[in-house]
Amino acid sequence: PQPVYLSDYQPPTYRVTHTELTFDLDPAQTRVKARLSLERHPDVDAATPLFLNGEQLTLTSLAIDGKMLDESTYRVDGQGLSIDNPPSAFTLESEVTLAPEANKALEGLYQSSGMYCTQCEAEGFRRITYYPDRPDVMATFRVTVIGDKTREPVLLANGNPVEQGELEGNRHFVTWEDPHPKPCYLFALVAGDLNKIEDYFTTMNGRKVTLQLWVEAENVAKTDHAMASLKRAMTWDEETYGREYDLDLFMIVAVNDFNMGAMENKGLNIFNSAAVLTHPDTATDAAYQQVEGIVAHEYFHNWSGNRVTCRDWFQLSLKEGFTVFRDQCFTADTNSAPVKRIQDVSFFRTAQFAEDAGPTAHPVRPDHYIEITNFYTLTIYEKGAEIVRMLRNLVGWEAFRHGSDLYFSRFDGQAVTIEDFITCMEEGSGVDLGQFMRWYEQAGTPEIDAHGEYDYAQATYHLTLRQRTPATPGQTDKESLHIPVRMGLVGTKSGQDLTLTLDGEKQGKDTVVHLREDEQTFVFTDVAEAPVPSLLRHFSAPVKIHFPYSREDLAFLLTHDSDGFNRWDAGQRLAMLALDDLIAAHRNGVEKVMDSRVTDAYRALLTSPTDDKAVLAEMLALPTEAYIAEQQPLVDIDAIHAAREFVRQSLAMALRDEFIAVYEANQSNECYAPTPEQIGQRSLKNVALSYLMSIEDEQAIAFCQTQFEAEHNMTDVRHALTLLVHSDRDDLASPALKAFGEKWATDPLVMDQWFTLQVTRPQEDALERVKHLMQHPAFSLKNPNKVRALIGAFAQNRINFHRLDGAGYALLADVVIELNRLNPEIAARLITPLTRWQRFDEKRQALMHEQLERIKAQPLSSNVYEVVEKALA
Ligand code: HT7
Ligand code: ZN
Repeated sequence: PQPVYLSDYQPPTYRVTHTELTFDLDPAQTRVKARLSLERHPDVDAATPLFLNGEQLTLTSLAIDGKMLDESTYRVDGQGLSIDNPPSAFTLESEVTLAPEANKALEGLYQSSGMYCTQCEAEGFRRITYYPDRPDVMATFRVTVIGDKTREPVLLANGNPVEQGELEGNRHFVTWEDPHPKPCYLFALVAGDLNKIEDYFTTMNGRKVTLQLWVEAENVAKTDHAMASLKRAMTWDEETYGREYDLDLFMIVAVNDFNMGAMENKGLNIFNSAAVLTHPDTATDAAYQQVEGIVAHEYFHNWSGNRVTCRDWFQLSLKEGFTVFRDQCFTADTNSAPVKRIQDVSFFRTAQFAEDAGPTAHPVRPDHYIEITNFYTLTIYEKGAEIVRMLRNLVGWEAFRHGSDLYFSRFDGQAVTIEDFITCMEEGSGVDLGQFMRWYEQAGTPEIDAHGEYDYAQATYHLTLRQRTPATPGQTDKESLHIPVRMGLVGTKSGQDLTLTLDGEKQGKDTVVHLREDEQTFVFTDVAEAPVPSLLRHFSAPVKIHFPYSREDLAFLLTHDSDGFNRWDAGQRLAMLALDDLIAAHRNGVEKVMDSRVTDAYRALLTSPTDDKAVLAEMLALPTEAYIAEQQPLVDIDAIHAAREFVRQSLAMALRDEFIAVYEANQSNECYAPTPEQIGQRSLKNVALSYLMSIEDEQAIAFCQTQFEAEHNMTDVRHALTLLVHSDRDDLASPALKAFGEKWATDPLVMDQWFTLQVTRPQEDALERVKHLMQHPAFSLKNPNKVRALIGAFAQNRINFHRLDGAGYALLADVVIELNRLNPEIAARLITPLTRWQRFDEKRQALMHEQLERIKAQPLSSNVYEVVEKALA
């Protein structure tokens, strides 16, 4: 497979102004008729052939302006259709057949639980009809869907229904019109036996919009939260960005087989059922929060992505980074802002930093790719969002909003670039963003070495910051970035933020220093007492910052920093220092000793009054094994696991009474609601229970059993069951697991949780359980949720996936090889843990390498090929 380069971009030679499609649905032979109004670009030579993408289609007829084409005037190959000498403006009519039932890649038109649905982003439309499948070709669409009245009573497509009727042979049709020009990746069709839940939203200009959720009959009771989330998102986008919805109808459909979370098709969002369905008995708090965030994210795309879209797929972060930033702010505004930031950063520093440090690292705007679906990454989404967040902070909210208004009005109905977005922000703010653009071009996580010096006599504090970005594949030399470092100086005597004077100017108690050079020193004057610097507050830039904090400094910041985010971060850093020692002790075979400063800090956290229980729960959570690994030069799987377990158990033993008190104080009989208060309370109670279960305390076991049996809500039930299954008390865990599995056997989303909690257990039999569960009737390799729940989850079970006999790696490779034939997109994503082989000891490196070579020796899809090739380069 050949890479595509950003530098080769050429505007389309022919544009489609209007598209008419007719689908005659059949599982084995769906017929698709397309009638395209095409125009040659005035600058393009008349001899330029028309090229239309098309894959896995059988062409049955082709005509221009009503005349069938002679076979000598066109050519079809595996990539598409070329037509010689078309007129400058014409109508192209084609007819193709395709087999939705055979489509297991879940791209294009496929069947999920018997219903028809589509996934066209990024390049799925070419599996539906011959078309210029690129986002800079935007057309209005009129779509007729014909289906069986019994099997497909519901026939949906984008826009508004304009016609419907009965046909012979128990068939019927509905015609839909979408007045907004759109690229074909936003096309959608759904047909099946679905139930409708309807509600309304009145827009800021008084227009009534009908909101519909379409689900299978058994899921009707699981839709309230998604509908309420959608209404909140619509209000928020009006109030925050002035964006109003632009059709009379907005639909969401839930499907069981879906490669990602959801898709923002114009007026007809299609969702993975896991990203939309909730019920207190079946979904956890985390799932509720995820649903709210994804519903909002897809809705926000209606402007950031649909009305203004991407010129080409290299600009993917233009819509994804901006939209993730928008959904993060929405969640922060509607729930607990500090918790949202802590959770996002904690995930980012673990997973995106790892991606940026591995063989698949790429810039937020990549300059080449083989398979675009491999680029729906944490870098494009999450680092892209961090860049937009920095921008917002750099120019200030008002100027940012001006820039955003300008962007939406200037480029409405167009397909544009990241430069277009940045130019609007420059015009909206008057700030030069020339150097800032490098964030989009350079891969790798920048690191800052920080050094501070307090001069008593002069009452000055010198802060020196030095930046470097490590080399990444294909990019060895890095230029210096503009890094905004938000900070404060916390006085060691007063315990308060000091008023800052920088370069003679008073700044308040919190300021941003702008690091633009490789190295800069910032001199603060009138610093009345020795401070501890609080750096990178709120994670003001997606970087690693190193400062030689002592444990006393960190314990001090943990209690005195006015910035809640940095208080949490100080706790994480303090725990990391203790963990580093314990990892070294484990490696050297030396007795492990718990650092009493960590125990004291946790005791203080547990016993001090708090009004934000969710933040306290986050503060009590130790860095995960994945995060600890990310901090090590060479990952020592066993030492990390042993050290973290040792800290967990030491804290549980030392603070047993405090944890029990917290657990008991946070019981509630309130009716379940996913409110920040209730979620905070449950999180805190369950963190305490986790610590207690780490020592298999009899009282904790009793708490777990009671919590499991009380069946108050899935958050508590799942947590208690997970703790039992992850303990050595198989006598208790087995019957509980069995009861749970039987109770929820017919609920696929609960069965996903049942699979995950079993294969993430630390005991040695985890791998055998995976193999056994792969034979379970509820498991299927064809369903991406099941693959993620069982195989993906097992690959996160570090101690077992990285077994020294290599059986974990071999199992993953077996699944990748099989999935490569069925669903290449999911297969390629699944390989990720193996691609990080260079981070491990020699033995594991060799074992992982061996499996990558085994995969490479197979006939591969371009998706898997690209990932494996990079991993072995
Ligand atoms: N924009 C959507 C991306 C997406 C996707 C991409 C590749 C293959 C399958 C996919 N399903 C959805 C989702 C989003 O970011 O909102
Ligand atoms: Zn998105």
